[in-house]
Amino acid sequence: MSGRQPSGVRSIPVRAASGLVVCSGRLLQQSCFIRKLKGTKMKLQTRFLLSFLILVCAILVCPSDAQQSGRYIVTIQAPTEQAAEAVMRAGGSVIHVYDNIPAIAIQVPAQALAGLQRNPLIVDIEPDSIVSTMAKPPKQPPTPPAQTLPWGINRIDAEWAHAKDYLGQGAKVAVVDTGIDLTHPDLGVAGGINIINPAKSYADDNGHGTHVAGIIAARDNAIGVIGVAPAASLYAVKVLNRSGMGWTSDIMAGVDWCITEGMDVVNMSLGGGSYIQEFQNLCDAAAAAEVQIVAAAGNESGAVSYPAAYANVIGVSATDSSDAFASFSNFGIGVDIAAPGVSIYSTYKGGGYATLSGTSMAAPHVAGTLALSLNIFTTADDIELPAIQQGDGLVDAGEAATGIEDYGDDLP
Ligand SMILES: [Ca+2]
Ligand SMILES: [Ca+2]
Ligand SMILES: [Ca+2]
Repeated sequence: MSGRQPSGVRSIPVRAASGLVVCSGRLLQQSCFIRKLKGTKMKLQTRFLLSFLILVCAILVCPSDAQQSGRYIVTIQAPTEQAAEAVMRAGGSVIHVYDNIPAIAIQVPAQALAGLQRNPLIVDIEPDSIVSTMAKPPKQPPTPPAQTLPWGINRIDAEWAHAKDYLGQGAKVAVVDTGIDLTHPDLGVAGGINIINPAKSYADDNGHGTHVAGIIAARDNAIGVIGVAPAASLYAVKVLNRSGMGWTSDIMAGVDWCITEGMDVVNMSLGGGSYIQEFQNLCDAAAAAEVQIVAAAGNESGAVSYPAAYANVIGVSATDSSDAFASFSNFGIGVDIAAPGVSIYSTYKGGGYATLSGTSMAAPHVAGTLALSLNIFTTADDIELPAIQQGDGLVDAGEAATGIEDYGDDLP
């Protein structure tokens, strides 16, 4: 993971569920500057003029000022409004107010942190962390051909499920990622949100989210590929920037949106950072709301990353077309199931197609099978890997739909 900061660093106005509108960071800086002016012997008129000039300057200097403060995820005592006021009094700003857990994401100057930790309204403060996608870079985007059945879709026998009319009709699947190509001829996007810049579209400026979306629900038509659940409704939740990087607090805001909007399945082909209690709480809230969350185990050949390792998140490792464990795949506690993740052909940004490898590609095979309303665990194939690598086994949409156990064969 590179040390590059995501573009969504600056503070943005947030509207809470209660209707509370939290001030943006730049407005706070304005009041801060005005406070500094108090006590000077300037004439009132001059002071007013200066306030105006400083307001304009404050907006321009916002990014550099933001670099000196940190982002945190904070569990609060209700009501949200009072906790938000405490943060703002400390010179900070509120980035997100979560609907489904008593928590907020904030940005505060480092020196204000100790004071906030003593505030009885604040239960817990965790540092925010950087999260990234879980795919290897693409080799070369091939030109779109006639529709083919990608090996991964064939291996999990999704085509058997399709023949039994398990197509994902009515299932709402959120791709929490870099966005989705909104005009791709092989995809249909039902809705979404851009968390990192709510004023902008949730179109994919990276390619990763579009690739994941195609594995889940590429349309059954004449072109390109077919997804696991070709009739499912796709929702693009853009939490990662053009470089595939993002903040945990933004990803949490995306999951929060998924719960509030009644998604059935949430795919997170991303991970990193460390355990954050608030993110675990949010995943618990999702489970209580019957939102199924699937996440990629990670590509470091090491321990399972977060969010895949959280309880109530289905962690997915990757296998290749010979059912061998992918050399890059993470393994250990947190792997619940395995799925194809090496040389996976799917949709890509710009209306194209690409072949990618990663646990990012494995997770959507599982998310798609869940979108078919099928039980993934009791039917998973034992491919004779250790449990720390395969979990319950390789996901098997075919057996789940037909009751027939027949590893990866053509239609019976
Ligand atoms: Ca097959
Ligand atoms: Ca297609
Ligand atoms: Ca099976």
